[in-house]
Amino acid sequence: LVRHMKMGCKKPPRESTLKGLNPCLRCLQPDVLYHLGMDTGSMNFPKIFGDVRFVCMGGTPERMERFAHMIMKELSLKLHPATKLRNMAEDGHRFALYKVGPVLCASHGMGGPSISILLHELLKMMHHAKCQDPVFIRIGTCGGIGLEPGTVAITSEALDGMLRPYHETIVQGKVVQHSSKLDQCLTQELLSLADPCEDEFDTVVGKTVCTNDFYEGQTRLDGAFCDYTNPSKSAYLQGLLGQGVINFDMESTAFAALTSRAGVRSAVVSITIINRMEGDQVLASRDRLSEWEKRPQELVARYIRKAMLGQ
Ligand code: R2B
Repeated sequence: LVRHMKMGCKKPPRESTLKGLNPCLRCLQPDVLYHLGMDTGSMNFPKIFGDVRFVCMGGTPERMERFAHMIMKELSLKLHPATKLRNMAEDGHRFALYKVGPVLCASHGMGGPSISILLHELLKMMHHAKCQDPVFIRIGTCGGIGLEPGTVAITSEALDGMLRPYHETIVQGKVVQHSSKLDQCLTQELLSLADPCEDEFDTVVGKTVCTNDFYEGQTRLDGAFCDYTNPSKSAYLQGLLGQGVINFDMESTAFAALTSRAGVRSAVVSITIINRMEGDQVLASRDRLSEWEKRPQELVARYIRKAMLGQ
């Protein structure tokens, strides 16, 4: 600090608030964020991304582009009529990334491996850009358990398929577990923004079981393979319900583990597109699905608007 003041700088250069990141990052010049098609040598990360405060992630590029437009409207940010929102990760050919003021909107694909690649690179981006206290929110789709389809489900705890609060990976041939804790204050704050009188949908909080597969992993009877029975499926789902589980997804444990390792506050808000107590196939029409997808987005938009504009 003294050296900077002597040199006439007003403020010392700030670092990002992320914790526990790889110390070798400082030696990577440049650091290539391969799947985002970006590198720290050819882009000024602090200038381009330094103002990011919210990182919102969801499965598909189209959904996240629609969310970026919603945020633009919510925050009354205008683009020149001739300009379009640009996918900043286009060169990586893997994910979509849109930036609307302090909000990053990224698609993460399906499953833990896909979202963890994206998270490694977004967390490194936050670090290089010297971002301050960014909040990460997954805005997803999910299979509800005992919930009316179209319900917004906020995750209290992300559990793996054995109902353990961990994200398990294999590192150098050894099983490694990282706690999949989510920020409970953020969860409650998001819940408080639901309006049971005005909203056309219910918003509930409960545990999420994160699986490595959509079919057998979530006890569906309609996969290419099925070695269990309808009664055993019902008993399994009833058992989950009895333990406070409200939905299945495929990303929450990886998302929770990677964000909490970096000391980043995070939450998972999903729309249930089916009630798994009643069936396995997603039968809702495309129109209905796109109407539903706006619900968790709206809740998150309220949170961002409140944080940014105090309203
Ligand atoms: C919800 O939807 C996808 C599977 O259809 C997966 O990404 C998930 O968690």
